[in-house]
Amino acid sequence: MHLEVGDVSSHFRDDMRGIHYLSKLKAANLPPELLEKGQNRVIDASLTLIRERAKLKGELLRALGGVKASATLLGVPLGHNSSFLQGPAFAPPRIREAIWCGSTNSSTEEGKELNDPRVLTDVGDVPVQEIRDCGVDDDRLMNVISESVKLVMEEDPLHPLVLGGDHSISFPVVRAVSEKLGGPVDILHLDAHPDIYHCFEGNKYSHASSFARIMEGGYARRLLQVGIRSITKEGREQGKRFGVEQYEMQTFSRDRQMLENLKLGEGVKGVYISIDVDCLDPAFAPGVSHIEPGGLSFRDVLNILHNLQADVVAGDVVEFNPQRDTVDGMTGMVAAKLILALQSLPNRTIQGTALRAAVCVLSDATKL
Ligand SMILES: [Mn+2]
Repeated sequence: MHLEVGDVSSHFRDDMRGIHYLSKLKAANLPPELLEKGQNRVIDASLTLIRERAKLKGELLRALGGVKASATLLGVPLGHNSSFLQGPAFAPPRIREAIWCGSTNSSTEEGKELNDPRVLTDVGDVPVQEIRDCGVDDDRLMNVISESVKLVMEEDPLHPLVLGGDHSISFPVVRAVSEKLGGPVDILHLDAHPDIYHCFEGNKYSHASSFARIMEGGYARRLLQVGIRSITKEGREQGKRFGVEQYEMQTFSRDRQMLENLKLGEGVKGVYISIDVDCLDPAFAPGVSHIEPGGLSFRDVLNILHNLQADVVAGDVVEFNPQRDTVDGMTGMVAAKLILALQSLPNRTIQGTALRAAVCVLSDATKL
């Protein structure tokens, strides 16, 4: 994907980076209704595709029976809200390829069998580039992403696991999850960065501002940020302003015990997990746009996730940049394994709550 440079750049807002056809549309002085009608048709078609795929996958899972929650991939190939490189737009197909790659076993660490079609399904990608190519702006694009997530959540037992994309996608995804469930969630956010700037380089949808939008919107009650090691004064101030629990790498050895025994989501609608691949040390995951040494090991992340007590309602893996990966696709495999670690979470609920009791009744009736 190209960045806009030179003489055409002045015609573009930052959020229109990478879209060349749009400049021609604008320059051609077409009737605005014509453009709007066309945009509406493309958006309708995109939502129809997601809706029908989700419907089909939901029907198949219900027909197979025996599953009360099933992780469902939804790709959001969006990279233009990155402040540096736009490669994360190319991540979803690479992550899928690694998930189904014959080089690794089809069983997850937690004993789930990927060959069982009830374990992990897929509703495809939101066609981000195609929608932007029609001149759709980010306000509307973010709504399309939220709408797509809601369409997936309509289909019981599907739980969305979103493949980014840069981190800007977490805002429309969390907004959708919270609106659909009717209240805020708790968020476990693994990242080298807090992504909580009020506005970054003039872009309110920047991948560095997604958690400011989430907290402003009231979509999260608690926000725990883990793996932080690149944080500015504004990042800390914004953290304080929104009551964010920021756990920095410099104190990880002290915090480890607590972080490996987290219990989240009591009294709210559930837990959302957002994993920026750069939470990991670049030794484990070099394929990211922002290399930040001194991060978590892959096992640290698994320990946090495997021991988490929570009703995980949705999650994302973002910021994998295939253009920075090793030739053998090492980080793609890391992102795939993170998805599989999240996959096993939706069935785990908080002990002792009414929710747990309700889910137990359901799961007894429909044992996997
Ligand atoms: Mn990051």
